Amino acid sequence: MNLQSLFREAELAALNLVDFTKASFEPRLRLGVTGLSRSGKTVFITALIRALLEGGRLPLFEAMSSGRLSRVTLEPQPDDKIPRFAYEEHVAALSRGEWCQSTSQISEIRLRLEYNGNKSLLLDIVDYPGEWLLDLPLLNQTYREFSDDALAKAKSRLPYASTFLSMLDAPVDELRAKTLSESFTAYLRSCRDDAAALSSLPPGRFLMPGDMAGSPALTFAPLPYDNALMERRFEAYKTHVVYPFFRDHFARLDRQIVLIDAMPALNAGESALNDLSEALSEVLEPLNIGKNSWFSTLFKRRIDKTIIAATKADHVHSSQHARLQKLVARLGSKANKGGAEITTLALASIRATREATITREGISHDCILGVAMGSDKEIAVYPGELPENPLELKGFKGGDDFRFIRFKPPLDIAMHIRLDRVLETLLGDKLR
Ligand SMILES: Nc1nc2c(ncn2[C@@H]2O[C@H](COP(=O)(O)OP(=O)(O)O)[C@@H](O)[C@H]2O)c(=O)[nH]1
Ligand SMILES: [Mg+2]
Repeated sequence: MNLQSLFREAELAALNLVDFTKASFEPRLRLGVTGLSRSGKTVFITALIRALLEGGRLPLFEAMSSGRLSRVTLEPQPDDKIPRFAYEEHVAALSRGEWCQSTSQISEIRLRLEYNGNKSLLLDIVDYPGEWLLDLPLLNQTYREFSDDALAKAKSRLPYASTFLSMLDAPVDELRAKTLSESFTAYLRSCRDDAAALSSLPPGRFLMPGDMAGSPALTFAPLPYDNALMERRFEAYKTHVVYPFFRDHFARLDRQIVLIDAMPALNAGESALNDLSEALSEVLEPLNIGKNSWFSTLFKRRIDKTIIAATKADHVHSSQHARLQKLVARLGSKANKGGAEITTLALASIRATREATITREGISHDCILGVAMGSDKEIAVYPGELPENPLELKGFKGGDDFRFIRFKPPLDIAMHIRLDRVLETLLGDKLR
């Protein structure tokens, strides 16, 4: 598939034009929320909508704290092809003291924000798996290039990939293609489940199929030799899965927030952190359409602001927040090739802990207090200290150095860390 083809450019230009024409009737903003599985997208969107609908302590969100934002309402989902974000269900779960059900699908929700008396803004929030972004580079690859890359990675992850690699010599027919793709998927999944290998596991739909589970476009695998059937399936995956996602969803976003949960990687050690960093630069590549990126030949940059946020900052004491933010900035620095305005910060969509300083044997420790999952008692946790300089994470082992546990959601789900700063950054200039 030749991406520079005029046809595709014209198609995207037309879509952008349609969006633009609609926007001239009522201003609208499409906000993408992404991140790898379990990074906190669902909780974040739920908290963001709740804050907009019901307010709370949000001093830095000026339109709200000054009272200029007069009314916020939920509007019907505009896109018939994708499910609505299940806001009410998620709020109900949280108020029962449970976290939201996890999802593996794209979803969308629309709000209308009325401000300055008679002005309004339609805000479309799109929740989509970060795993799907890892697929965009495939558009620029042939089946041969994909295979060489995927097989080299498999060989470097032998304990996980040995079964799959041992199956490659038999001739490939329809049935064999299915078995091979299942074994390839099993290998990818085992890598992901072990936090030591979080990233670089394309094709993204093999792990997050959404509504594509079982589709023939998902039954291929890399091979060390050429094979017409596999090549055709790979091309079908690009044409029918990756490209439509890019065209219908990604290319239409105006702003984007990428959520990162650094806690499991910090628990697991240096190689997991490096892996997370690699995943992040892959996720950010299409967001940062620099001059040299091949994406820039595909469509003009539309996203003008990106936030890269460390989520679940309530897992560390606030004295550590600046360090957590630095860590995320470092993880994302490889990808920062200029382009859109990028803000990095550390946030908690819902703050499940309080803080305390506890003195033991004359030494005081900055601790967090929270109720661990599966328990009813509040406990004090000292999770460890992040280094002042994120480069010092080199050689660190995890485990003993850092210890993060999951907490139950708090009774008051309006508690947060820096959600108002996020709202101001993403929406402030649109509500003046
Ligand atoms: N303490 C705390 N935990 C969070 C927060 N956000 C998410 N989590 C945890 O992370 C899990 C996954 O979050 P979720 O939003 O479902 O992730 P998604 O897969 O990216 O949609 C939740 O079940 C919570 O345990 C937060 O702000 N604070
Ligand atoms: Mg989710």
